[in-house]
Amino acid sequence: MAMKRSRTALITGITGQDGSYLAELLLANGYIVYGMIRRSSVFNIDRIEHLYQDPHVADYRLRLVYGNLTDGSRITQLLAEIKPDEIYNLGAQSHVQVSFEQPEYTGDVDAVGVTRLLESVRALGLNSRVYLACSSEMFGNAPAPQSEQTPLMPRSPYAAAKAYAFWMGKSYREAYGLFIANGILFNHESPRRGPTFVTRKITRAVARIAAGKQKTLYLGNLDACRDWGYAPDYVEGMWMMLQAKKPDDFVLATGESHSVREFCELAFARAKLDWRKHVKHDKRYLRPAEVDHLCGDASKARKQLGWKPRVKFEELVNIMVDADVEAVATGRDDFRSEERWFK
Ligand code: NAP
Ligand code: F7E
Repeated sequence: MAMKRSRTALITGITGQDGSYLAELLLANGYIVYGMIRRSSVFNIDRIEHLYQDPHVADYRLRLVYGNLTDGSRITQLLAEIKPDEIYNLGAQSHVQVSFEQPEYTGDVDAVGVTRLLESVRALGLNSRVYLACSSEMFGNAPAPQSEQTPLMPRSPYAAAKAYAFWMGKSYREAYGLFIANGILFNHESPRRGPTFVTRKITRAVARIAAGKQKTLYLGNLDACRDWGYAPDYVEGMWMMLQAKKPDDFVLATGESHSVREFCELAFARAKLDWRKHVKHDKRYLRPAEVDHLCGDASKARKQLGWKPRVKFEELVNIMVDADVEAVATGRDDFRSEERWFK
């Protein structure tokens, strides 16, 4: 009897927060997962190390390959070899503030990188289903709640690059009939969140302050409001988008919005600390242009995909604080945050 072929997925950005959770999900569902990683002088696989498989075992299904979204010929070569059933494009320079410092590079990776990928799929005549990681940042200061119908008003080089990617996804869907899903995801966090995003910056500081290893946390705009969800819920939504009958654009969000100040209050309270005694303002964390209020309406994803976030705001804060407290208690708190190195 012929064995059913495992489905094959390619993830760009597998070493990132979302890539690591998505790899877990796909492996658990029997996929062969190719993860594209960038060559670096330090092997950067902390978030996926627990998924390691010996290449010599029969069921070797997590396969790392070198590549870069700035390198179109390599992308074409990889796609020609792997012929993935599904492609998840999560690779990006994903930090909004850094995008103001490196606008050209951010555009090269986050915008033109998507063109390189889509052109390769088109030119090779592949039937791969493609997920594009777009972002709620594309809405800028468009009034909340934001949905698939809300006009895009990007306010940063990052948001502009993601809007370009979004429109390329739509164009290639319409012009060439490719299966391309645009995921408009609102902020989603976890203990694996990069340490310079505000949530993780706060929860790491809380854990260190509670342990007497740090006194002060410097932050920028405490009034900004975000719709914060839990990353494992969101990668499930990505997968659902590629299982749908038709490719489309989908917002994933919790529908609740909270300020950075509220996040601080809850996170410090979880460790029995008063945030006002420890948080100080540093204007270097203010952005040249801010997005003030994001709150998503994910009713289309709920109706058409059956997607619903499980974890709400307070539980998310608790999960992140508890994980960082545990990391400090067990000596796994390596305080390598790059913010300490820049003035
Ligand atoms: P992340 O933790 O910053 O991970 C980004 C990933 O992209 C890393 O694996 C990184 O590799 C890789 N990467 C960076 N530059 C690359 C390049 N030139 N070529 C190939 N790969 C490259 O981001 P995330 O939070 O997981 O987010 C995943 C995606 O969703 C990103 O596209 C992000 O912009 C988007 N997004 C995120 C959120 C959110 O709230 N998390 C919301 C909306 C959209 P290294 O490990 O080598 O740096
Ligand atoms: O900032 C304010 C800051 O850097 C959130 C990325 O995943 O989500 C993320 O982008 C808010 C902003 O995330 C600090 O001004 C105050 O208003 O955690 P963040 P982000 O910019 O919302 C979207 C959806 C993405 O697509 C992106 O890839 O917090 N804030 N003080 C601060 N932010 C940082 N980073 N550091 C501070 O000290």
